[in-house]
Amino acid sequence: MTMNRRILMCSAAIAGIFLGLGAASAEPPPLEQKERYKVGFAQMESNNPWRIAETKSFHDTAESCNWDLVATDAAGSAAKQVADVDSMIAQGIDVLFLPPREEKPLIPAVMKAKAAGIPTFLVDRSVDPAVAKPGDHFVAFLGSDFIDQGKRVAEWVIENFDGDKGVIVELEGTTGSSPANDRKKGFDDRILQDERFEIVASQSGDFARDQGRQVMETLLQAHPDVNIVYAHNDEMAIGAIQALELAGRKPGEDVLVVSIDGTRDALQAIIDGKMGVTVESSPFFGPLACEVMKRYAAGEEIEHWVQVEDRIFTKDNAADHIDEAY
Ligand code: GYE
Repeated sequence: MTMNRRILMCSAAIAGIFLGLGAASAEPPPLEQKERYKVGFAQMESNNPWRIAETKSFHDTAESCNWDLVATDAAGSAAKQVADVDSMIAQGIDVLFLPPREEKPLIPAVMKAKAAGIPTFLVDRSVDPAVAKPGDHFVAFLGSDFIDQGKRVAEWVIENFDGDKGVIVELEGTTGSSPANDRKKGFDDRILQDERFEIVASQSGDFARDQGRQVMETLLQAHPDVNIVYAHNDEMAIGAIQALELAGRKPGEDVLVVSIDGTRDALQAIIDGKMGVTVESSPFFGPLACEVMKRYAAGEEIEHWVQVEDRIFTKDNAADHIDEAY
C-alpha cells in the first residue's frame, strides 16, 4: 500500500469515528440549486416602520426570486421567535432568514435549524459570535457595521455641536441586541475622547417610539440640563422629540437630537429643523437576501459578514431622500 493511500484510509477512518460519534460538521448545511425555494423569514416584531419595511421587502422579493415565503411575527418576544423557527423547521423550509431579536436567546433557533439541515442567514442583527459562528452554525450575517454607525453619529456631533459643554442623554435599543450593544460602544468610545462631552444617562427604550418618549420624560426630570439626545434609532428619537416639546424644550434649538435609521419621520424632523442627523441603517434586505442565497446555492464561498454600506442624512440632503423613505 502506498503511503498516500495509507494516509487516505487513515483519515477516512478518523472521519468515520467522528461521524459515528455524531459530531456535526463545522460548516453550514448546503443549499440545493432548484427552481423554487420554500423560504422562512422569522420577523421579531412589527411595531415600527423599519420592521414593516423589512418584512415588505421580503414579500416584494418573493415573486422575483421564486420564493414560497413563510413569514412570521414574534410580536417582540424572543421566546416566540424561537418557537416560530421551530414551526418553520417542521413545515420543511429550505432556507431561513432570521433577524435575531437578542444576541443570546436566539442561539437555540440557529442551532436547531443547522441540526435540521437548513442553512440560516442572519439578517440585520447578529447573535453572540462566541457561541454561534458564521461559516459553521449559520452561513453569514447580512447587515450594517453598528459600531461604525455610532461612531459616525459621534463624529457628526463633535463637528456640529457649538456649545461649550455637551450634556448627553442616550436612549439605547433593545437590551441584549447586537445593534444596541454596538451602537453604544461606537458612539461612547468616540464622543468621550472629546472633553466637552459627558453622558449623564443611558437607558433602554427598546427601539420603540412610545418607550423612547417615556424614558425621555423621566430622564428630563433628573437631568434638566441635557442639550444632546443620542437615540439608537429614529423611532426613539421621535419619541424623545415629543417628550422634549411637552416639557417646553425646543429640539433643534436648545437640544440637539441625533440618531440612526433614516425613516420618513426622521427625515421630516431633519427638514423641520428638529433633528440634526440620522446615519442610515437600511431595512431593504429582500434583494440582498435573494442574491446571497443564490450565490450560496451555486456553491460559492460566502463572506461571513455581507456588509451593507450606510449613507448619512442631514439638512443638506434629507429632502432629496424623503420620497424613497419608509
Ligand atoms: O435600527 C431598528 C430596528 O436591527 C438594524 O432594529 C436593526 C434595528 C433598526 O428595530 O430601528
